[in-house]
Amino acid sequence: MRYAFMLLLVFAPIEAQTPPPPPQYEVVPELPGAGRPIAIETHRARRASLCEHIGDGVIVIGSGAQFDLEQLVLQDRDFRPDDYFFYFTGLESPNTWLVLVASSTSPDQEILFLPPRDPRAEQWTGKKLGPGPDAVRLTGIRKVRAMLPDSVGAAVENLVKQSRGPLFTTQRHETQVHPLVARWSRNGIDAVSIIPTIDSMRVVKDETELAALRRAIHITTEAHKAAMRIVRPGMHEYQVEATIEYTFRNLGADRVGFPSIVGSGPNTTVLHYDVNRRQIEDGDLVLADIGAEWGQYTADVTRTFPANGRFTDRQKEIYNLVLGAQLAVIDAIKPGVTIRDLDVVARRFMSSHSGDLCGQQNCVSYFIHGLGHWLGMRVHDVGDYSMPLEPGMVFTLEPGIYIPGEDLGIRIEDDVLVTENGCEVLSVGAPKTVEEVESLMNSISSRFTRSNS
Ligand SMILES: [Mn+2]
Repeated sequence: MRYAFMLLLVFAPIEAQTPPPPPQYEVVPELPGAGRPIAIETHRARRASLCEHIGDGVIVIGSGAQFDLEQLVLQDRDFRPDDYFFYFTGLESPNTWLVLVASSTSPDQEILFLPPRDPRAEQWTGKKLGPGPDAVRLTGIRKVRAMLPDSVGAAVENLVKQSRGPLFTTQRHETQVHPLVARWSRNGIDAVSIIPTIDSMRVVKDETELAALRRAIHITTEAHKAAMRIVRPGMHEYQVEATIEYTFRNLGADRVGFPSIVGSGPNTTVLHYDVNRRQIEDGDLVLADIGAEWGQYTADVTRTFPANGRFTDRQKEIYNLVLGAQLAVIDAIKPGVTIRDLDVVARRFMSSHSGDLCGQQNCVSYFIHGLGHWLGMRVHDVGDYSMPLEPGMVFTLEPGIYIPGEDLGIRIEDDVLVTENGCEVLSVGAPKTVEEVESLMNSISSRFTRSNS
């Protein structure tokens, strides 16, 4: 036992260096949730920018209701505020409303409606931020009002009457009309959707958002390394999933950004497989498409690795074709191009390097999904795909080849940030080349991990 630890110490430097953990933050006990401090100036700037876009009008955004675990029996559902509300407040308070009054002729107004605190309810669902000086100080919003029955409904009606612009809400077409929106409509105020305007802002990430994304991605790449170290033939997919999600929580992730996809053998060819129950066999590939969520932002990183630690020649050939296509795209990323242009680059590379790898077919015919998607508070984040790239945009690149007849599915997915001259791959922490993956899987510490599990 003691010798094993000594070996670990001696051989540890051979492995790829782990990037340093992101900086810690000071807990703010008055805030709900994890008590994370709000970047007041960043959120103020976002609200000002939205009002500027609008010119004149009243914007209403709610945080959403807290689920009742006893009524709804949802598994492990903590309160996650509405993305639009969080974007403009950074606040994790249920049943809370933000009202912005944009005016082209006088200063804009910001009003936060917070439910009054209820000590008895808080014993069940945790401490909340109530109206008062703490709320003003911690959110940077100067007007904080108590959210009482009808207070938002009536206040908004008055504000709209005084405004030269319309009422804007985040009501989505596909969801049930919110009672407040229905009430305003009955009273002759028809709301206009503010969603397209906010989405065009959300697609370019600011430093506060990038810090959260970097942390979520760091946690996710660590989870990939843990999965590669622990996997072996005979294990079940859920055991690899457990290692991944253990790592998420162990490193402080709030939750998964989406259900973890851990497919082995034939399941590597099922794009959104998340049953994760199969027993892994010798010679199988394992495909893990996973993302930790931290501070409302999610990562989305996929790695495909051999269960026994060594790719077969056949697996290696297809793997390198997928990797080549991804690297060709990374070289082509710069401001001005579109994700659609990059999709063409990936397919061209695959098509011209396919040779006889896929028999009579060109391998590109097995690349059956899009190249990537915007990434942020949603794993498939908001944003228009015809937009030319700009610095600050973040998206995923995930070429893949899936050959069901051979139980051979390979996807390699990274998260990239567009910069002034090209891009930064945010998920470099996860081993990617055949050599990097095999080297980690066969390192002394990996063998030690597997022999002890
Ligand atoms: Mn993805």
